[in-house]
Amino acid sequence: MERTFVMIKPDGVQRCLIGEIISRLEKKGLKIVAMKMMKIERDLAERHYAEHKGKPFFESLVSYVTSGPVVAMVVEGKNAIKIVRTLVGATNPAEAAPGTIRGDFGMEVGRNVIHASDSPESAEREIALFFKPDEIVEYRRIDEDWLY
Ligand code: FUP
Repeated sequence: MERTFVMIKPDGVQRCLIGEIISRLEKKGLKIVAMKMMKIERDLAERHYAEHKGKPFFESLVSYVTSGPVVAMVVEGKNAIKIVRTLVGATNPAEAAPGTIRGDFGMEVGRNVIHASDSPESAEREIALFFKPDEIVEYRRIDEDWLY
């Protein structure tokens, strides 16, 4: 099993897409093993997006993700990192395929609704930034034998 970090960004929350997004993840077969609604402080946003520090969009990205509450999640499943990235779609919603979350709900890159880790290293780093180990739970999906 693999874990990935997912965050519904402030536009996704304000546009009442929380249920729709969680529903897509659950129906796919992924398991939510941690979740909280929170307001991100500037420091956490800067650490989360450290790889983009110095880029022209960094300041607007930080102010966007700190502009309202987000829903942070740890999502588990076999190959979860790749599978969630496929459900999320391309970074720029203008290029994201229909059927993906960004393709169906976003209009521009600066308001792209959702974040998902892009590699095992970033998943581990991002999960640790947002969650303490005891906030992550273990349970079985009732349909687990039919998913794998
Ligand atoms: P992703 O992994 O798909 O979230 O994309 P990146 O890590 O490349 O970018 C992180 C965030 O920066 C994106 F979600 C949106 C924002 N961004 C911009 O606002 N402008 C850009 O040109 C590139 C990224």
